[in-house]
Amino acid sequence: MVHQITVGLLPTLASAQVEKAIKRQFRKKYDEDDVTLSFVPFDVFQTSTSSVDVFVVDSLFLSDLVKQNKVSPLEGSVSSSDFLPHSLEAAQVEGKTYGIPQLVSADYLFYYTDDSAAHSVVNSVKTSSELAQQTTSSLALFYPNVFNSTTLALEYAKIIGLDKNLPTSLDQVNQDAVNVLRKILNNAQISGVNNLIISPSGRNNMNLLVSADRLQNTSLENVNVKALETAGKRSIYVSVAVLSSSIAAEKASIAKDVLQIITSAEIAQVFAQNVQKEYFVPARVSAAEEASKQSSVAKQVVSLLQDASSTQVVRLTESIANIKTAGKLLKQYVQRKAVATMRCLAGDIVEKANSGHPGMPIGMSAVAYVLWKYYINVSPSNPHWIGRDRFLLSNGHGCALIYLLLHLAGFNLTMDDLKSFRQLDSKTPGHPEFGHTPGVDATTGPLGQGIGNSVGMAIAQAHLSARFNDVEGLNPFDHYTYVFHGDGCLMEGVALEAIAQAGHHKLGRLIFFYDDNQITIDGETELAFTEDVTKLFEAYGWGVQTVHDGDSNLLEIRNAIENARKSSDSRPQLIRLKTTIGFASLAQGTEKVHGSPLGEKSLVHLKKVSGIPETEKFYVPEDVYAEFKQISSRGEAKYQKWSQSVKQYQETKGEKGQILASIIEGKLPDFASKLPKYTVNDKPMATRKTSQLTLNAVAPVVTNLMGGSADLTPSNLTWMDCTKDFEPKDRTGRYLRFGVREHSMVSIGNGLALYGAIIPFVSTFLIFGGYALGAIRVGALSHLGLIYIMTHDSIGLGEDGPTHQSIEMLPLLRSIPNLNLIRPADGNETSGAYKIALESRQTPTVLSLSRQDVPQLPNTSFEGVEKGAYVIVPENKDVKLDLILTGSGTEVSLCVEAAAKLQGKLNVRVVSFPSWFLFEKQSQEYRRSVFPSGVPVVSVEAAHVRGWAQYSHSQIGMTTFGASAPYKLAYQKFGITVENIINKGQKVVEHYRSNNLVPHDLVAQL
Ligand SMILES: Cc1ncc(C[n+]2csc(CCOP(=O)(O)OP(=O)(O)O)c2C)c(N)n1
Ligand SMILES: [Mg+2]
Repeated sequence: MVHQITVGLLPTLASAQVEKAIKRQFRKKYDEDDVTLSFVPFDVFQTSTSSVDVFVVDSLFLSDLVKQNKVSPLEGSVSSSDFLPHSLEAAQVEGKTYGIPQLVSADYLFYYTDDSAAHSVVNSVKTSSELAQQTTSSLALFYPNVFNSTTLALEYAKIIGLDKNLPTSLDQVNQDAVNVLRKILNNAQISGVNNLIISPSGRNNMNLLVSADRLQNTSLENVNVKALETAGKRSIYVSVAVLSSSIAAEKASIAKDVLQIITSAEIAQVFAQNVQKEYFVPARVSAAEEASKQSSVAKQVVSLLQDASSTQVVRLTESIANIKTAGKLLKQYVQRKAVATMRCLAGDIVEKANSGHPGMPIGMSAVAYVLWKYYINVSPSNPHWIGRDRFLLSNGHGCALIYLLLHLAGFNLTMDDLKSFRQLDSKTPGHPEFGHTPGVDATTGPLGQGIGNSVGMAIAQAHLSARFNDVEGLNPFDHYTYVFHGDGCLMEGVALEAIAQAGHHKLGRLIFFYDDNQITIDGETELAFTEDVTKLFEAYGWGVQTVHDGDSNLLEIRNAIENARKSSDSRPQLIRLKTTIGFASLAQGTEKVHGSPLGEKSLVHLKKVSGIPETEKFYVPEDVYAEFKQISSRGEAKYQKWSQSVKQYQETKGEKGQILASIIEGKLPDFASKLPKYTVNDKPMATRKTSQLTLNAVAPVVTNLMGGSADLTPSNLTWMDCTKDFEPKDRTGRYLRFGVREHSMVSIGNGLALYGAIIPFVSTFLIFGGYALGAIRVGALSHLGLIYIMTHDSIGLGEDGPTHQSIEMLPLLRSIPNLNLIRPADGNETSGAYKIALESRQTPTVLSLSRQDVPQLPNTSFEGVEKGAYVIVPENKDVKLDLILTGSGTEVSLCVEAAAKLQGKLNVRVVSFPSWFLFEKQSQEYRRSVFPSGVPVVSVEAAHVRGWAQYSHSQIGMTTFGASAPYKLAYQKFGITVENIINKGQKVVEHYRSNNLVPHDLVAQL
């Protein structure tokens, strides 16, 4: 006779592989001609038990099924080699065995207020199911850590290896379970502990309660471990294979064999690899509401339950590829709705823009939450407060994160601003821009720059703190610099250079959060980034900690931050967070979520599994706003206190107090009167030398002038006699030894400028500025008043040859918007250039300076430099102007000499042209007065001629690389000589005259 046995598998357990494996086992005993097996997904909430013969059910529901007469007791003994004797309890109701337990364990968390009431409830129930329903005002069961069989099997598989060694003894199970559960429960929450926690154990499922009193003064970790040790002694097995009560008698013995197959270790292993996961959170709304009055954690559970209306079992079912994700989510959801909100908000922001990077903000939401909620000190109403903690997103592509943080923390960034992410003129551009969005501390996006900036900020903090921390209890610079960065930043040279300097300087107030998600745009970091980051940082003198679950272990994150802050007096700190990019979205953990919107399906999935209403967009519940309120209240209070301290400092410290006030306000002292002035009778000097004199004239009065050179101090002439080196043992020095690290020097210089109370300068040979272009342009874009002292600015450096001779840097730098390149011609122009550079706090200034001597020229002036270009040798006003010679820096003196020699032949004017940037800011009238219409202009500059056609009709300059030779010979070789200027000048004038042509107008009409 042919029997047909229908097997109901939990939807989460049903898969083709599982069915195949069960069938394979079954065929060992039964012939297909006699018995056929068919499978249906079985859901105790939806499927009728009469339609199946055998099914798997969570033991929580077993007693209800017995009451409803839906399952049959198993007659006789049950045997299975893999069956764990003590787990039988979960399959029993009132002494009768109804099924065979699978390898499964569960743990419970209780909220309770009254020991004896709780005890009596616990003693009155017999099964976990009953217990789940027994919620009173003094006892509520929260069930956030349910393992289904597969979870456990998976965990076991991980612990013991997927082989035959499934646990066979109670002790072994206990130990494994304790280990697994300990790991998970320890992650459970950060706060709201006292009235939480207890585990079922003992005869009546539970015989031990830990009172709230006993929990006091005990760290959460210890409490959880204690509870777990108890819990592990008698784990509850929740997944049970049972017989339907409607099964026909003659099929019963075959069905029992099926039960045993389903519960065998072989099948458990297949399950482990092939299931979808499912989670239950049973609890009653009413009890939870009661509990929520006293527990913030319970409060969050209530909101979860409310979303599920009056159901007693909140059910999260999703085909989640990674079981860990679900576990982490559930845990975190119960604890921290805020993090879930942040993740979904990030997803929405990018989705609406239809552009952007969701992976990083979603992956870093947990750490961002912990850092901002508990630590960061910022004042939303005073975003530029100098005493605030700095927060940099060096992985600036993830800027949806900083925007939503600023919004939630109460900065002037509205929900509408979040909705206009990446749109024209919005406050939320595609990468964070300093000065554009309140609360953004640095322009980031070009990877590695934020890291460099942060080192500059930490130097500023360390220096100012060393100088102004001299009144007990008042330290206006007592804050941290926090940096988020990803894999990408750590591959950038600029970052490694800066990290080396941070370690060297022992910048203990600098804390990095590394988004160690092992993914970049191309795919896994395995492709190109396999160095041992921990060892790397340690070698650079950093302290390193690893957070193993950066996705959801808020406690682990918090502990790491605590440690980092504590140990931060000596070494900068790296917190390496193992995270999942795009956590809980469909393509989590892959490069697919790095840089494009999740897509509707994935976003809905993220919301569903995060417990955020899936139809809502830009959803921020009131309690999440409330959660973030703490940031602004803490920050505003700190700001007030800080203001008081600064006031008090000023009052007690006289002149030093005044200095503090001025540097905080960004006021410059009177330095202009100190600037050296020259006459034509003064000796010729290289402009790097006049720079040195100027620097040393102003440095004693401009006490927040701070900077140095990339190992070229004796050549750049940047040493300041009035100060000393900034070094770990004495941070009051203002001279920075950057080492041979040009790129990070500029990035650090930008950081010093971003910090706000420092006027920074950096220095190297002009040509090596090319190494730092990435940082130079970000500085200009960010409106940072960094001063570049760039010497050896042309072939005039001579013998070092073409490798060191800048040809291209002048045109290159002139093409960067908001960058003021000044190439002074002599001492007066150098002083004038310094005046502009020091006053220019929103625009970087590059001082292009010579190695070779130049004479002090007639009529050079500060005012002239301020105009950008001006007449230093006027023509004879009585006759028609024939020719203008113009140029910058060292070549101006050649023009002056040529003009003198042309006297009597041509009526010539010489225009010194130190700054295109400043000239272009002048009125058209002024510009026309310098370059009148119809007069031919010849320009002379020992750099590439590119661009000069805008201001001259004929150019003398470079079009090739230079040459290694004494500088005068190099100038001769390339025709940058007085003779050539005379020659060319005459030719140009002759060309226009003889052809009866009018030179084109150089000053734009429109
Ligand atoms: C200097 C620089 N080079 C390249 C890029 C383009 N880019 C943006 S993000 C990224 C990969 C970053 O990887 P990671 O930091 O690990 O970020 P995740 O994918 O983890 O968010 C690249 C190459 C850039 N922004 N800056
Ligand atoms: Mg990455």
